[in-house]
Amino acid sequence: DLVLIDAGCEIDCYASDITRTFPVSGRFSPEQKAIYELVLKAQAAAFAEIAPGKHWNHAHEATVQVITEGLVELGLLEGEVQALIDSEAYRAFYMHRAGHWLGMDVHDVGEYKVGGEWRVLEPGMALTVEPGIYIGADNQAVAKKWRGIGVRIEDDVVVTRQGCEILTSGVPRTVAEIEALMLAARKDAA
Ligand SMILES: [Mn+2]
Repeated sequence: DLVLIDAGCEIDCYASDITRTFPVSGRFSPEQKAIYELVLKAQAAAFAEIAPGKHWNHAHEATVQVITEGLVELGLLEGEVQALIDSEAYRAFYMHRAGHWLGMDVHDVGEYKVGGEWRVLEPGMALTVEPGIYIGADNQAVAKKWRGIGVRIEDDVVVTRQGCEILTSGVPRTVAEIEALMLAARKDAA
């Protein structure tokens, strides 16, 4: 099984919000790894869309594009990618947005749209980036090997003049980093 922990700490009145997903066994199964790598790829695509001048929804749109393409490649969705995006077919697996404002509260105050348009990012704004894929244990529409897998990866970023800085980059995130951490933890326990 996978364990998903969504947690944060608060220091000097500022909040954080991090999610990591890791395998109980210490090693991802091939299917868990495929889903994990896809979520990670979606998150990387979102980071690339966070910069001054980009608007709030660009990062979310990037995650939707990558996740939908990946779900088709893995055989979890069937059809043409753009049509699946237009019909929101991806929402069967990715039903939330890519992030939220972060600051003095975990879900901080702040508008996401201004005058009906997505808000444009500015240096100093802090937000979370947290794509996920969740396959119901009872999802009869997909092959049995995929059922029950859920992955979310959440990091905190601040918009810089050039792009964004990942504030939580010190927390292991890749498959290799997480499997190495699990192995080290097991050795420590032994
Ligand atoms: Mn969050």
